[in-house]
Amino acid sequence: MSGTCLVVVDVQNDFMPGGALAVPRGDEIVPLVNRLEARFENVVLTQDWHPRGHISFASSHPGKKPFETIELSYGTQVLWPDHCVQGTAGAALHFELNLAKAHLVIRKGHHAGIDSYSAFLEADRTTPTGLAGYLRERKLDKLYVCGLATDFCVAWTALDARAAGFDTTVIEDACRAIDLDGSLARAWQEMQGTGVKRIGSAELKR
Ligand code: VGL
Ligand code: ZN
Repeated sequence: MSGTCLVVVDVQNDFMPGGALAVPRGDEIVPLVNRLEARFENVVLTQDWHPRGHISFASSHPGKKPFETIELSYGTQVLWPDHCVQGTAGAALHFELNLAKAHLVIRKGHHAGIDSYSAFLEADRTTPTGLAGYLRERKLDKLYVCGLATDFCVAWTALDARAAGFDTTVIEDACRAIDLDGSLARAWQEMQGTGVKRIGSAELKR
């Protein structure tokens, strides 16, 4: 339906069980995401796409371990295992993901010194990815968001979508979370507090 777009966040090998930054049961969403994609005319994907030595990698900060945090000029940064390095198999989209309607793939996190969970704005909160402009130009103002991980890239994408004025809904069962120290509950609280809608795929009436 025109006006509506499915945003599929970071369904990439490194976020699958066995991957460098595995999201528990992340692989389970792939068949559901494919069924959802079949019901939308417009689909945009995101792909976490870091250069080697990216600032979000613990390995870039001597003495630091994955899942610790550091303070950067733009705020607190969680440090991750090296993941989604440009051109590697881990950065590739899951091979079963249906890409027939993937009109646009937004690659994010490609600046060496800035992370980007959100598909709209990088972690400095000022560098835009261009997605808002694309969606506005195509008059797609109602967004359904799914993918990995609920509490990081999905949540930041949904929050920024809402802040940019898009009608935004997260399809909960088409997402899986990392859940680091309560991050999942906090993410839902924040999303629901700003008017992001939360539904199950069964409620999707389209
Ligand atoms: C993600 C942590 C680091 C995500 C990406 O896709 O949620 N999380 N990079
Ligand atoms: Zn990343």
